Amino acid sequence: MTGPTGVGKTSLLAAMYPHLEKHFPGNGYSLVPEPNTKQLLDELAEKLKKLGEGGTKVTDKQIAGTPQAQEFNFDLVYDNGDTRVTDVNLQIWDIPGAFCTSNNGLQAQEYLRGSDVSFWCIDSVALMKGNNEAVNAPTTMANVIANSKLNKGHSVCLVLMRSETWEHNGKMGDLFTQLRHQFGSAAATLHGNPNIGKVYYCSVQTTGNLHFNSYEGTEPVFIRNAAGAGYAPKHCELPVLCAVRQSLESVIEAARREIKRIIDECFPFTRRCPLMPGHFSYKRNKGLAERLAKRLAQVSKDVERCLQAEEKSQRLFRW
Ligand SMILES: Nc1nc2c(ncn2[C@@H]2O[C@H](COP(=O)(O)OP(=O)(O)OP(=O)(O)O)[C@@H](O)[C@H]2O)c(=O)[nH]1
Ligand SMILES: [Mg+2]
Repeated sequence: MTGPTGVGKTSLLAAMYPHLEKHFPGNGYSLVPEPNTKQLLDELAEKLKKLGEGGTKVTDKQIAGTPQAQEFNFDLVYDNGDTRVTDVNLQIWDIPGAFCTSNNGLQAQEYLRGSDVSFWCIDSVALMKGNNEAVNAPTTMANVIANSKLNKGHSVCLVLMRSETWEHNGKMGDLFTQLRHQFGSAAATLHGNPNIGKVYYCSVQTTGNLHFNSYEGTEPVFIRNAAGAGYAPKHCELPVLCAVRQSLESVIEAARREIKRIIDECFPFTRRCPLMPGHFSYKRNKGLAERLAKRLAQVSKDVERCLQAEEKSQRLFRW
């Protein structure tokens, strides 16, 4: 999770959490949070819900600033009734915004190193109200991400936060136009890193009913939807799809490398002749790696289909 202080990294993670499970569809897969992760995310999700409920005036921000880097761990478990195995571990790091903006972002880069996906949270109010440079620091952020040692194919997903006001007023087009305009050179910087593959952008609503009212000094003030619709998060599955897609691609690639390694490390004669010592374990190990790659490729295809549908309906965009 990346972005300067207060742009919504922790809120986004809390809002994505209920969707993480859903977007590993069928095929005997489930995404299981580790107990500590579950406890922390349940608490955060509860706070987000509280933020979206109550009277018109927002008096409590609920989600506090993140004081130190915090990891969240999930196991992607495959269970077909006979076998139960963990095929993939998903680890998400939530970091304080200052890690990105202080000290040339060196602390953020520690967490970005070796990662497959990053979410770059952007405050829509600042973007639309002339505070983009000060709050969202697009150039600094792009440099921090682009100068990190990312895994090959790393996906970046720019996520517009606090955007309810524009969706509610039917002005999402304006919001995306501003994003493309004010983050154009940042996107070019990202594409300058050969390890960065896909760059997506989308907008999510973590509570769905907070509207920008005014600035009190540099602080934006929000009011709740007077219609009393309550907590109604929207589009939070979009960044999840990007994450899942890239994670699966990385693991499938690793599984393919593993198959190649198993083949390369086995003598040709052992590979071919069932009577040779080592032939049985060669067959078994290769079979396991192949089954894993095949299983994950199927899930990956399903996720890819969902992503393409979202791109077509213009909820998710590619840069
Ligand atoms: N308007 C609006 N505000 C929200 C929404 N969701 C969260 N917030 C507010 O945004 C504030 C900042 O969000 P955080 O998630 O703490 O931001 P962060 O990027 O994690 O900040 P640091 O951890 O300090 O770097 C929170 O205090 C929430 O009250 C939303 O849907 N709409
Ligand atoms: Mg935070």
